[in-house]
Amino acid sequence: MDYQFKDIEQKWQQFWAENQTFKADNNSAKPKYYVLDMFPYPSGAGLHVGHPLGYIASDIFARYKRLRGFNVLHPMGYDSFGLPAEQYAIQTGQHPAITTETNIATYRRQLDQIGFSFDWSREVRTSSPDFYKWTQWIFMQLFNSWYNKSADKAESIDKLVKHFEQSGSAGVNAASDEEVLTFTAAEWKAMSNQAQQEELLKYRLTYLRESTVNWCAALGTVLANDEVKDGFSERGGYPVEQKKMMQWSMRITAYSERLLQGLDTIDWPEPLKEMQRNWIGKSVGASVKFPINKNADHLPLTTHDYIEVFTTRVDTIFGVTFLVLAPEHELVPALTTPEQKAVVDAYVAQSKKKSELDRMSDTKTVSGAFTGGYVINPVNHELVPIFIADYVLAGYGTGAVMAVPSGDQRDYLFAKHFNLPIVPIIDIQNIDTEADPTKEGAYINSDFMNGLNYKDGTAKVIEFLESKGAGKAKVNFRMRDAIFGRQRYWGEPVPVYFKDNLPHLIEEKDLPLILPEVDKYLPTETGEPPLARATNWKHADGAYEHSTMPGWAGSSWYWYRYMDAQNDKEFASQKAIEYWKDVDLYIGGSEHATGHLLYSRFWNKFLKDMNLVVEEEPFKKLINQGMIQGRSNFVYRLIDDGGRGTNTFVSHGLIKQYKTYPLHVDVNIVENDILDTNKFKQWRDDFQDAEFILENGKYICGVEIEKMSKSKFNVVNPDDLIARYGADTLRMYEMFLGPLEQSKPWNTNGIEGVFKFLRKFWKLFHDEQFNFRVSADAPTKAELKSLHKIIRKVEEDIDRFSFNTSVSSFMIAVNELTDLKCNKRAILQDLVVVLSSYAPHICEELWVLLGNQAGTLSYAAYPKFNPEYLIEDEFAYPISINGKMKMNLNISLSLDPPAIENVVVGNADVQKYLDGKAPKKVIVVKGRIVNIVV
Ligand code: ANZ
Repeated sequence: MDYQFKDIEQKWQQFWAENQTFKADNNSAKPKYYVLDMFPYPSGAGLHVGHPLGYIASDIFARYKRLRGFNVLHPMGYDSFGLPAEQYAIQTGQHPAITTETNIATYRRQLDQIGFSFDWSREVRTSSPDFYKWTQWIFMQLFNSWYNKSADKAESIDKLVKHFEQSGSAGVNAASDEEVLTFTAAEWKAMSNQAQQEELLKYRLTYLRESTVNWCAALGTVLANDEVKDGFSERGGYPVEQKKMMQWSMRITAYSERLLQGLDTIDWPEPLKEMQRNWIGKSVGASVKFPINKNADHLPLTTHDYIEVFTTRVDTIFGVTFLVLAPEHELVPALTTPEQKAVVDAYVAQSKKKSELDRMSDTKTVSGAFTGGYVINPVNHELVPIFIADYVLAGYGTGAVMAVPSGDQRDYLFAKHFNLPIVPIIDIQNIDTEADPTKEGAYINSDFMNGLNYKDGTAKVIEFLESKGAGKAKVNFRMRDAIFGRQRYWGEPVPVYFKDNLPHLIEEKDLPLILPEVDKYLPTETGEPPLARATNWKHADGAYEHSTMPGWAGSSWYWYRYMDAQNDKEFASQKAIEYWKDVDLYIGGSEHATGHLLYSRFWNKFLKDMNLVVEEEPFKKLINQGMIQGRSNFVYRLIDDGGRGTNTFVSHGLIKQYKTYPLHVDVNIVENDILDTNKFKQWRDDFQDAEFILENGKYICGVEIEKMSKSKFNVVNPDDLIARYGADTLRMYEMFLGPLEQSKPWNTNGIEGVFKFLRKFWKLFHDEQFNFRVSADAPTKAELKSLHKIIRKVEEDIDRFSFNTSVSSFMIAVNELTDLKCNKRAILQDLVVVLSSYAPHICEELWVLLGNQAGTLSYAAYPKFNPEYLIEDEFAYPISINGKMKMNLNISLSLDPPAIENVVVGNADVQKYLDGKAPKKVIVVKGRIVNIVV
């Protein structure tokens, strides 16, 4: 039979499902290998050809690892809480659970058609209560923990309470809020429970605190920094403003250093690591205290004695000519003199309107205001005026900078604008005071001179400041704690209720806290989140938390659930975790660089601290697949003399001769850039009477590469391609498009070639009438060479994740074997195994036809490469007679010229050409040519 891909693919997909072929065992003597895909959000649009790219690559890898004797865990699930289902619910009233269920069904059908080797018995859905029960449980563990910097790990909050009871706050070295109290054990015990709980919130790894958030009014919710682009929501493009709100946060900053160090231990793309490093933003510097000048002229209304700044260039402290505070800095009102109050108030009001991002990116406009107050430079005792300006961010460092106009560009512009002095900074690292004693003179009156050598620079300045109690070395991180609350419906409820205005965890036995029904998926009239609408949804002791968890909660630990997905006692059993440990290969999009991939590393480290998991890093190797871009097609509408669009369309090659404008046309009614004009007329009502100006009888469309999107009509649906060519062709074609990591345009034009290749492969096993026919004959050297070339090539390619190069090598191998008319079992059976990771259905079918009745080849052994077959031991010598090439003759390369001459002259075919004449001369060039002169 000819290659009947439809029947074959259906048959094997059914076989795999019925036999649970890819079910992984948690108890195996084989080495483990965990291949993970970033699980999809099941959107209403279903999969387009770009989505499966990474899944196909990981599936090839998973199948290959099985052939190599690994116990492979290759699961799939759904990241099924999220905004689109909720927005659809707002528009239509349909419960997001229903929308989600329908979308998942579509995804499942589409995924099944592609022939993935997923272990579906382990499917997870973040929106299902038996999954989010454990997301809530992990939240509870975080709430019950604090970060002990001395032990460099998270510990139970009970341990902290014990410490407070025994020794008060002394000796506690915690990652905490800034404004923690200092108290003795007696004072702690004397505190009310309320006061104690409030204090503990400043230490918990998840905590409630008033924070500035990205508030998107149109979406009715808070967004994470990585969900905001240029002041607009990434989804929907609505304006986002800064607003203060009580919010759940995650103390990810406790893990900054470990998150940074861990990057050196994992095999991830360097640019991705670099993005995480920048996001974490470690700065090594110093914090310096500038005493506030309090004198008769101006006695600021503050009990604070100094302003603390963070600087990475403490060595420039001699060049400080003013201090700048963020307009929000808490000391601003107290420091401002009555004369300056109006200007300062106006400036503070003005800067409130700008987002942090605007403030950082605007490097040109110089603005600010003088407070009227002064500080004293701790090294040379000079008076330094205090300004406010919005280029200083409240949330970074201490919200105050020592300004050095000769060292920093923004400080320089500011000094110019306000006419402030610019004192050259001395390069104290390199100053040579012996050669130029006048330099020393400039600082002769400062304490700093006492016993200090300028050359020692930064370290010495810090040492000096420390000795005076005026500063210390400080490491600062740019990363902020992660806001964890969302004012949305379709997310995990936070397992917390409020009593006396304090958050309390619900009891573990009451998990999961089920998402309640509501009458509408909108905030209440008073601006409360949708959960506030739920009636009869109350804890016995108080109201539940009304915000839900963010999209990244479930995805921050889901890979552990796959290890033991049905467990209802634990998020996964210790045994399962000890066996699978971590993800060996993770494939997914680079858009998750600082969101999901940072949060999951954070939760993993926390779970490790709790001894719940065994590895410090969750994903050993990570690959980002490139984006598949759309290949848009265009038609060109003719414009009439009045400038109006007509219903006539001009073929692309002729548009220079007319006035036209381009319109996207559905790529599914275009083939090889030629428009199907009949389908075009049916495509949209207004095109019914369309007319065409053709070239060579055809309408040729224009082409452009763009993002794949519905609005550009360039979405290619894998279902259509599978119906036409089959899943094996689609799998190979997606790989054939180019290197996995590269972004590349989709172009269906080449798919035919891959389909023809698979047919040709099928034909190797069949005679002219398509009867299955293989021979038991021993293979020739040439056949073995073709086979072993591809065995080695695929092995090497897969090991370095170069899937596209294998596809072309398969084509070469099949062409070679076709030319050799090879139908030998000894060759073809191995070839089937080698190709099976890429094109599993056709290979399974041929495997059975070859007589392997037991069923699947998924656990066969990958053929062993034998280098001997690749040694070139013969050469096809061109034989020429009197300078004319007559024929080729295979002669062993081990022979020397006299022996070669013997073989050639003695050959029967050569004799025929010589026609009985004796050669006058035979010239042999070893390994090149033989020339006979007669
Ligand atoms: C004096 C100085 C002299 C500085 C000089 C730089 C160059 P990174 O590396 O990003 O940590 N800075 C400190 N806190 C700030 C804030 N809240 N908003 C805006 N700028 C702030 O940058 C640290 C440097 O950025 C610090 O070092 C400080 O300026 C400024 F020649 O102090 B520097």
